[in-house]
Amino acid sequence: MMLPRARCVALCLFMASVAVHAATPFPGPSPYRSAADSPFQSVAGLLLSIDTFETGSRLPGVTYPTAPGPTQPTILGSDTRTDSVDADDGLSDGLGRNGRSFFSNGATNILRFSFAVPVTHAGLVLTDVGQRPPGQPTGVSPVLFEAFGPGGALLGSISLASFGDGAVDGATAEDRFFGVIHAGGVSAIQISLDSTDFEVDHCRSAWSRSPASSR
Ligand SMILES: [Ca+2]
Ligand SMILES: [Ca+2]
Ligand SMILES: [Ca+2]
Repeated sequence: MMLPRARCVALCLFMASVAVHAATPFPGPSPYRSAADSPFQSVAGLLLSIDTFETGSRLPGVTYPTAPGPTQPTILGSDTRTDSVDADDGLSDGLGRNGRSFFSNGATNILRFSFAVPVTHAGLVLTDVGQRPPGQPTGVSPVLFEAFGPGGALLGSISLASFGDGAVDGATAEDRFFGVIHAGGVSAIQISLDSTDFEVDHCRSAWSRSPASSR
């Protein structure tokens, strides 16, 4: 995380409550330390795709998040405040600071990933939140994860009253996967926080060779 440096006094406030608003399966939020923690990883018959942000190459067919102003979301490199998925730096040590993540960069409180060809499974990992609006605690935030079908129809959502460990040092115990499974197609996923200072990682998508089996 780039912006804040202070550690919040209130630790371990994440996930005070979870609400899923969908008839469609929305796996998560679930702990996530490596790609093996994805609920999609063990599903038979899936063509899996993942962007860990560890290389300069982005996934074809994915439109990455943008912001309305001149400042844009960006990829963070290795830094004491970077919060990648833990195993991306080659060491499952509870820290993601030596990996790379995708950062809202003070530009937007919404990160949206869109798929040119609708997928059957999609998800991402929320890894950190830092500064909040004046008067709000640093390092914790409510979260809304939403998914959209072909044509942009809302498929459903997961909401958390509070996510975050109150720290901005790249620790990974708080990291959570949010996903959606929809045989009829997912055209976009997005995550919204009460902050423009947060990181995500492991944008995941998958296609089922047998759509009916993905339900
Ligand atoms: Ca690590
Ligand atoms: Ca990463
Ligand atoms: Ca974290």
